[in-house]
Amino acid sequence: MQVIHSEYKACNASSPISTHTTGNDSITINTHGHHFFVCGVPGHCQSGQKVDINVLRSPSPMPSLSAPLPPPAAPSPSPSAAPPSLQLRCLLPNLLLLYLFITIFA
Ligand SMILES: [Cu+2]
Repeated sequence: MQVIHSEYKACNASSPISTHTTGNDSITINTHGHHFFVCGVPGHCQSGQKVDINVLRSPSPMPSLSAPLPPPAAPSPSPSAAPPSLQLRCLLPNLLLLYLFITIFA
């Protein structure tokens, strides 16, 4: 879920800006600045399932071209009979967001 900064710091998910619960949510960010997301499952945010995405106003004026990014290592979930655990469903979007975060700053 998306929260404001103070609630991101406090891991307070009681009044989120938006909530995403499928485990496969896609979030489009159209504004620059910080966007804070935390996991709403009790204890998960405290365990580090939180991400701060800072969208820069414009590309940094680096004169040299950086190497192309490798394709994201996205192992698809194995089609096992066991239903996905809450933690896994929660972790996946966070990893995606972390990748987004890394991509923005790479
Ligand atoms: Cu979680």
